[in-house]
Amino acid sequence: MAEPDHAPTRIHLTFDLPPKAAADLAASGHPTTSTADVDGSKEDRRQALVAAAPGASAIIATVSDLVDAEVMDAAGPGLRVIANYGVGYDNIDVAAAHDRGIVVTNTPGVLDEATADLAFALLLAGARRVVEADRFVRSGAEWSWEPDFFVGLDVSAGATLGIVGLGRIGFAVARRAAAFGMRIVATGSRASSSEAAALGVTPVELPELLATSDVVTLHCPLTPETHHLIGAPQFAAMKSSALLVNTSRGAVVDEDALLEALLEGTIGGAALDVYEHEPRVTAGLLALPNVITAPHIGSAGIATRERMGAVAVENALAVLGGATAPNPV
Ligand code: 8YV
Repeated sequence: MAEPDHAPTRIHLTFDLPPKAAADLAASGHPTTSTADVDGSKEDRRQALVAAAPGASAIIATVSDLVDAEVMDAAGPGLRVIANYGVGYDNIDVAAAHDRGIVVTNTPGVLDEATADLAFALLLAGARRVVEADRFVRSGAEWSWEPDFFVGLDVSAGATLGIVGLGRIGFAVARRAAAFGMRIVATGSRASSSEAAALGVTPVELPELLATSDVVTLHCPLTPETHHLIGAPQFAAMKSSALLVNTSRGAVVDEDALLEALLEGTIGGAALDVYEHEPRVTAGLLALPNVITAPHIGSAGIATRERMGAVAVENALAVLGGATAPNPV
């Protein structure tokens, strides 16, 4: 039988790992290949991955990489693990991977605080109109102080925060909200736990959360059940002053319905880190002063990204070494 033209333990990366994680991987002695220099659409990246996958034993990928059955079949039967650099893994066809005996892993826990920090930054910026105010000052417009100048929501005066999906990141957001004196309502199985009660969280169903919250923040994973969880009927159920914060996945929100709700004044504003058709943003949102946008930077802390890299590498190496992955999904 002919020898394979790739080393059997080759690890393919779709991006450049942070320095310490890259050093850990190099020290493992596994040969690596990379498509980090491929720019373009998700489809361009997927095609590049299909081309580079043959012979790979592991793929370490990001949210921008659609790792589907075609990629797995291109890799061939030697592919043993797909290690996602991130906690959300909706970019990977997990069922197809499991059908092929491929382990899929993610990086839970290490990015909770960073993501919660960004959610809270967006919450505060949206509530107190910080980005709008910044734009105003930079415009060079004449101004003098007025009592109603850029007034917004008083976050610390008992405003209600609705956390959709009280999981690891949701809890990290709840801890911040509790410190700000917010009233907290939340959905999710852990919303009724003693840990949630200790933070003053009231468990509610989604309709009550939507009707009572001044700020609605999304922290559920994207699954078939949560796709478009927040659409026109849900916006209609929210306060007309409500701010929507999304640091989870764009497609949890029906982005066309969001634009409509903002244009009609059905809700008060949105502060977004993620988009339904990422990296494209629905035309119209960018023109609205009450919309804040960030380019999917929830976990973009220097130390957090190192930890994500370390966890992704640890998972890939564990599987290649014949051990159980610490974070299988
Ligand atoms: C990452 C994220 O930046 O972990 C997640 O689910 O959305 C982000 O923290 C992204 O996944 C990188 O792959």
